[in-house]
Amino acid sequence: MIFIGIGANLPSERFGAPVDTCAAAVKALQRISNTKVKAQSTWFESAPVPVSDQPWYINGVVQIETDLNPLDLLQALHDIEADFGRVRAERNAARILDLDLLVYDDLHLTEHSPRIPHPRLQDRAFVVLPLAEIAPDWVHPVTGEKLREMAAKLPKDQLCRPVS
Ligand code: PH2
Ligand code: MG
Ligand code: MG
Repeated sequence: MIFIGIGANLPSERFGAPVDTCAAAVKALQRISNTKVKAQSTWFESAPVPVSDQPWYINGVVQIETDLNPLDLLQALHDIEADFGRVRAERNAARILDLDLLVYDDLHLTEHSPRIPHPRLQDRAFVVLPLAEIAPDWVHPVTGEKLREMAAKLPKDQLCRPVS
């Protein structure tokens, strides 16, 4: 399975509130050539990790099928971020849109970007909770853990809840 993480915590002139940007991003993913969105989580609101005074994020994940290899897929994600007006600033800076390649089948890349599976996937409630919604029985190719198990082990101090 291929999973993409979606996040936003700044409004955009073109799309409005972060949740609307995220919804537009799903449509943009559907428009990547030879790519289909197969499943989509609900949207979550989550406090910034690490804790900061940035606005809260909207986060969600999608499962896709694609003919693109990981590098071409990553380029397509970066192209969408740029098209949506993302300005690359320092690490963890607030952003209009963030699209992360979280998982690409059983691929395990550790040497350089993109590192797959995303190395902090299992530590982040805003990734694990939406993933557990769409694929609770998916097994992490490196740790062998199911998403439902990762969800049960999350640190309790990360604020992350479905958008009401
Ligand atoms: N993304 C980050 C850093 N921190 N925190 C939350 N809650 N959601 C995110 O998507 C997020 C973050 C870097 O990409
Ligand atoms: Mg990210
Ligand atoms: Mg990113």
